[in-house]
Amino acid sequence: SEEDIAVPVGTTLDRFIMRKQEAFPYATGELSQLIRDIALASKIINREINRAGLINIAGMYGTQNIQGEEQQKLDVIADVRFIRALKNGGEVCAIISEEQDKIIDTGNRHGKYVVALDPLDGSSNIDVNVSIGSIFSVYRRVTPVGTVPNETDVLQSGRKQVAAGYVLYGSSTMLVYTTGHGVHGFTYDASLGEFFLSHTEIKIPEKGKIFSYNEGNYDDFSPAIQSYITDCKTRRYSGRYIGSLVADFHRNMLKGGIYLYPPTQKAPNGKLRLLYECYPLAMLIEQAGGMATDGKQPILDIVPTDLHQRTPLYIGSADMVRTVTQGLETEYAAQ
Ligand code: P6P
Repeated sequence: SEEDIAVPVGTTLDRFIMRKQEAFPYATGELSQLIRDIALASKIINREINRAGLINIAGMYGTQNIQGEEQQKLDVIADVRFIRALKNGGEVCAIISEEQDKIIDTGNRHGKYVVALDPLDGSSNIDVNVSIGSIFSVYRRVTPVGTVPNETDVLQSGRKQVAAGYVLYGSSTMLVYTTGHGVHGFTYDASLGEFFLSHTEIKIPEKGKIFSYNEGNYDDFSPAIQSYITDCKTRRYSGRYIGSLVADFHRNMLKGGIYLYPPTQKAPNGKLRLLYECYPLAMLIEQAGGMATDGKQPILDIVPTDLHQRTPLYIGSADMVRTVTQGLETEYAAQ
């Protein structure tokens, strides 16, 4: 099986995909090609992100190109780049993106897959040079190959995901993804234009000492959440909140910890989106040995009804998420 094929750190993403695909003799390579298409888009977006701050002042140094283009919003650029890469790659028949109200028909009638995408999450962080991320989720389409795709292709349970991952544009740029056989991390070398395997079989520590939430919302939280947070403070855990979901998630996955976005007055159903933020991160965290819940059920068991529906999210080290869940269960039972 896939787990049996050991691939050494330092292998390129391409070779990793090829080696892992050998474990599936009947694999036709479409999902592999889809992952490559996502990696291509992330390389282009990485370059745009790194240039972003300079475009508006490039003219001063005579480096502006002839178009003298105005800096477009980076989340729009990211959306365009992912859609173009997936459209050209041919494997994807439809996309739902945080940036688009309706699903996008790529025209690839024979594409077997659909993608749910947050092209650039945390865009409020871009202008202040904080790490940002792209999040993606992949499903097999449910409509027949060759027909026009529709919402049923993307409104599938989180348990139906065939792949999930994110790109973190941080001090280094990383692609982290799973196809259901463990979580693997690749670090980008821009000078070579290659992703190199840097983290194999990522597993989140069972227990953690980091808690991530927006302190400013504390007064909106239910007593169970407030007492959980107080307990973290009593134990002198570290409060770490970057305000960029992918950055907080990635740190917690490597070091152990919990990220909480409970219901608030402003966001009574939570702020984060189910299809292209919570489902993919929930698949990753379960593959890494952690847990993700909305407070009542595992995120992956939520039945989706709307393309952009939100959900509360508690995600990270199993021991920490279990503790929060138990506190909430007691609270619900007492209501
Ligand atoms: P708040 C960014 O806008 C985002 O979607 C996540 O990346 C981040 O974790 C969260 O919202 C921050 O939200 O309400 O704490 O500013």
